[in-house]
Amino acid sequence: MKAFLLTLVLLSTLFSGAVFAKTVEVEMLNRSGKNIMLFSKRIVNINSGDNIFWKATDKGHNVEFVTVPDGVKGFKSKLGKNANYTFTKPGVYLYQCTPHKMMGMIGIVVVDNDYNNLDLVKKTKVIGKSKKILKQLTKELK
Ligand SMILES: [Cu+2]
Repeated sequence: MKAFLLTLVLLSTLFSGAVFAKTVEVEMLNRSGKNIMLFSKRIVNINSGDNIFWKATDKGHNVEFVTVPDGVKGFKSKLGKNANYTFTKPGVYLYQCTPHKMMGMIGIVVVDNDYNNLDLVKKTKVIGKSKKILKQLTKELK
């Protein structure tokens, strides 16, 4: 009985952790209104432990980290496939779609409202239309 209760306590602890972590869905799109080649949510605010699910609604897109908090490893998903990533380190993450990085297909994730590396994100050399979009997005932060 004791062992059973202990298991129950352990299980409920595990599940409560799972309940608090959330998943945000971001679609990879060829078009939305007047905009072409974009992530459906360009800025996402989450907590560490949360997850982003990038849905390959349209094909030919991916997710590639560009500027990330210290100690975060690179991430690059397969073209045309759904992608999934659990964010564990606080800070600002700038990512792009590799084929459309010139067309402004970038996105930002802020984890735990931590902006310690925002300057590095602002200084990131992006190309083409992404220059304008990056300026707009970093203005919208905070
Ligand atoms: Cu793309």
